[in-house]
Amino acid sequence: MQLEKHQIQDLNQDALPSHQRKFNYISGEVKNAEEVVKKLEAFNIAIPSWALGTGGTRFGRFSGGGEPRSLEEKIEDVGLIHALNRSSNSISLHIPWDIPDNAASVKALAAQLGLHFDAVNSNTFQDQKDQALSYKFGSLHHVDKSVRQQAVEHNIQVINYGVELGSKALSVWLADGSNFPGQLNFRNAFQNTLESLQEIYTALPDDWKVWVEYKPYEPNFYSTTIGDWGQSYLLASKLGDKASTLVDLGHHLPNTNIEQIVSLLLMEGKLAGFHFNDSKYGDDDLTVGSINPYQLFLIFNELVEGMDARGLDHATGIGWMIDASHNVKDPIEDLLQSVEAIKIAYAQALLVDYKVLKDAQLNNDVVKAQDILQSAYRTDVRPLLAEARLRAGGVIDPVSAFRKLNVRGELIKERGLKTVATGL
Ligand SMILES: [Mn+2]
Repeated sequence: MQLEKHQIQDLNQDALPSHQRKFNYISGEVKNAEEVVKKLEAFNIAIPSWALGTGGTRFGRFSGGGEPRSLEEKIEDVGLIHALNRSSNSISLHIPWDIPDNAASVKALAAQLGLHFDAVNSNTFQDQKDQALSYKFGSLHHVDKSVRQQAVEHNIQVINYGVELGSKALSVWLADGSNFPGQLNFRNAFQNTLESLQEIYTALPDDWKVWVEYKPYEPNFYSTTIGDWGQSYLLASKLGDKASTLVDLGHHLPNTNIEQIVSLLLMEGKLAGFHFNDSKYGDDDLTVGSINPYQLFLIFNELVEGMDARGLDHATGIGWMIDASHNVKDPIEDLLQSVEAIKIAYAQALLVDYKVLKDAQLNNDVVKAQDILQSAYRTDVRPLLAEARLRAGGVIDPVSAFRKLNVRGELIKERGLKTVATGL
């Protein structure tokens, strides 16, 4: 299914008077409204191929209808999201859940929908059918060299798939760790991981990056070999300039000050990018901004200030991707909400006057500093997002458009009610 231009225009026609009123109001209130709209237009967030089906838990999975049955259908779904919000112009593939058997045709389909391929993700956290050696006790950190070698070769294969699609980064998340004290020698596990990553690093094309993701626990519950940003940063530093640290918001213990981590990684030029999601307790992978939108704003506050300080382009300076998946919402509606939440936080951060904030900091005016941040956070920037979408050819209100156009109903007609997306 593809959306026609006139469908989008008809919907916008109805919503236009109300939007215009709100946009005029905020344009009068916010002095850099025009600049914010332009930056929002340029800002895109990659959609992961595994988020287009209803996610499960370890207890069960309740698939919705009309889920994508193939990589091509997943690309079509991202095309639908992008047609509505004009902010999701790339897809991040997970290998082997989504192997591009025919790269040329997959690439052509994506291009036709205005999409390109973001980072490719390897998977050594589960065993695949016909796999020679098991990852039960880890992959890149494994005590057995031949298991490490198999995992290295898989990562190189993922790079090769990515090259065919025009990706520019490999993202590595390892489940490697231990469940019980004494199970592992921490130094050996780290050294093995480093050596394996060095082999993968050597296979990177010149214009590629490797993003090293960390996570404190789960599926291992005593130690994780890349457990926090320090361990990831250590690996990335030893690997070289093409390696950096990927921050997944759910991969922190409760109440971690993620914005401070982000600030320092940016300072060191080692922030690869983000996997956005939200959580209450652990790696809950909930819709971005659904639990703690203020934290998301504080992260963007550090990002905008830190990226400006390093002269980085906000849209392209680091990687922006959603990594969320759960089991009660329509996956497309969920992703539309996530993209919206990310852009709201970004727009709010763009309202912060960093010169005034710096003055407040230098004068230890704590009250003023808090007030500057919270004034930005409490501004309803949604009309700025809607205006950016409108100018880019998208819809004023994506979720309501998705419903009014009965997109899910059409997808069920095309694909059937009992479909289960491949992957998670
Ligand atoms: Mn992630």
